[in-house]
Amino acid sequence: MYKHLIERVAKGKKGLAVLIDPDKMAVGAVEAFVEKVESTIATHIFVGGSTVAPDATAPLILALKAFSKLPIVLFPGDVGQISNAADALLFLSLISGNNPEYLIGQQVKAVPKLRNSKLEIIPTGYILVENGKPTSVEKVTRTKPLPRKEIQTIADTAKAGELLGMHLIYLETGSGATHPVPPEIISFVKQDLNIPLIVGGGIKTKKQLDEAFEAGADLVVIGTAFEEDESFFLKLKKEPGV
Ligand code: 1GP
Repeated sequence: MYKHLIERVAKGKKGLAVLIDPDKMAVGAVEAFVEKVESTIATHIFVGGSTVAPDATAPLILALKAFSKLPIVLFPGDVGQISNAADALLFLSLISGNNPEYLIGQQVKAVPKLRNSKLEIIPTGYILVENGKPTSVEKVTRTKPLPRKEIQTIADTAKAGELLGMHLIYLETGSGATHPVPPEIISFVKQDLNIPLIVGGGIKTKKQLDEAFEAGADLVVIGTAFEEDESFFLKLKKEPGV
């Protein structure tokens, strides 16, 4: 997945990941949902949530694998969401926060699951930016997002992730956020980064998606907008023949 993403980025191609929260998607609904996803410009399916019931993730991924050709990428809120059935794992460290449990604690606990796993493991620096109201990721991780006005700190945090050897930066305002990451923050972070940039949180319109791409996001993640209004898929249809 990572090699393919790097190749796409080198060609200036943008990606869209549809995020599915296993707690909100019944296995029986997967086939119809995948059909809608695959009619759009989506390039990836991400699976995860801040809190997910134990054992909800693996059956969902197996159903997704049965019906979808897109890469299935874990975006786990905790170690319990790691399943070998997926194609890849964003091995996240919450580098915008100071809670050791999400910087390194969950990662250590994940090792017994990962040591002999065939999952593609992608080290990912996860950065939470303030959006105006607390999101569940903020509550669950008990960390403060970086203030929007501290744009240099946000860029320095992303760069620190790169210098630590992370392969991706995931910059977001949290699922269900009122506001997405502002385009000026995306472009400021991107101009100093030599690894792909994922952007997510609070993107609900085609305009916001295009603004994120234009500002420098390589891959944009959208979850809530599809959960709330499946007609949003119609606005992101891929061109015929693509
Ligand atoms: C959450 O970036 C994702 O981590 C997607 O956010 O659900 O607000 O689209 P939304």
